[in-house]
Amino acid sequence: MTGGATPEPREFAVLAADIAREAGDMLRQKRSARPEVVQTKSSPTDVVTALDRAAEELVRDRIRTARPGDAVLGEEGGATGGGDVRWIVDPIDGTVNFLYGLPEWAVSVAVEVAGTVVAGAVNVVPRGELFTAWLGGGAWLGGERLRCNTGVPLSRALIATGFGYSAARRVVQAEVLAGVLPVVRDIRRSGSAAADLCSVAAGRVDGYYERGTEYWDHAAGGLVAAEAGARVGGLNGRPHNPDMTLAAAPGLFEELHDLLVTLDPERDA
Ligand code: LIP
Repeated sequence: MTGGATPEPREFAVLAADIAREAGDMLRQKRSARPEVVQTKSSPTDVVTALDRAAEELVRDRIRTARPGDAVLGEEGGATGGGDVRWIVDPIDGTVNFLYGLPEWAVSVAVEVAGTVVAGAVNVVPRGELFTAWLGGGAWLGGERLRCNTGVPLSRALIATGFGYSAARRVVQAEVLAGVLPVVRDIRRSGSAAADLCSVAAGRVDGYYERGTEYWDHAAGGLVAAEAGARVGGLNGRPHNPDMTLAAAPGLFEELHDLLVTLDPERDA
C-alpha cells in the first residue's frame, strides 16, 4: 500500500487489522506467566512491560514498511513523522490486565486522515476477538456487523467505566461513581477503554464513560462504537477527549451526559 493517492478507509482498516492481529499473535506467544515490569509512568501502578515496547516496535515497523511516509503516535514511542495520515497506536491497552493474566487487554490501531479517524482495529487478544471499523463502513467483529443497544433508559443501563492511576483523580472518580451507581442497572470496570468501547458496539454494555483516557486508548474503539450506532463524545458538545469520553446510543448518551454534568467529573481532588 505504498505511494499514490490516499487509500480508502476500508483499505486502512484491513491494514490496521492485519497489523493488530500480528502484534496480538506475538504478544500471546511471548507473554510469560508474570510479565516483567520495566518502567512505571504516572504512578507506581501505571506500568510498562517489555512486551508493550516490543509490540509497539512491531506495529511501527509494519506501518513503516506498508506506508513509509505516515506519522505515528504511540503510547510508548510518542509522536514520529508528519503528514496527513497518522496512525494512533496503543500496543497494549489494559496493561494491568496483561500483567495479571486477565482477559481484557487489546492492541489498538487507528488511522487518522487530516485529523479524522477513518479506520480502526482493536484486537482483544485473550478473547480472540478482532473488532474493525471504517468511516461509513460499519463496525465489525469478524464477519458480524455490530449494532449497539438502543432504547435502554439510564435506569436499566449497564455502564462501563474506568479509573485513572493517580489518587487525586480516583477520589473524584469514586465520588462520581457514587452518583451514577444508584441510578443505573450496574457498573462494569474491565480495565481497557478500547475493549469497553467495543463492548458498547457489541451490546455487551449499554454505555461507557471515563475521565482520563489518552487518544491512543479511545481512537480505534471510539470509531468502532460510533460505526455501531453509538454517539461518542465528551461533555457539553465537545468531541471525546482526555477529560471525558462517553459512548452510548442516542437517548442514553444524553441521559448519562446530563447526569455526569451534575457531578462535575472533569476535575481532580
Ligand atoms: C488503561 C485504560 C483504562 C483505564 C486504565 C488504563 P493502559 O490504559 O484503557 O480504561 O481505566 O486505568 O488507563 O494504561 O492499560 O494503556
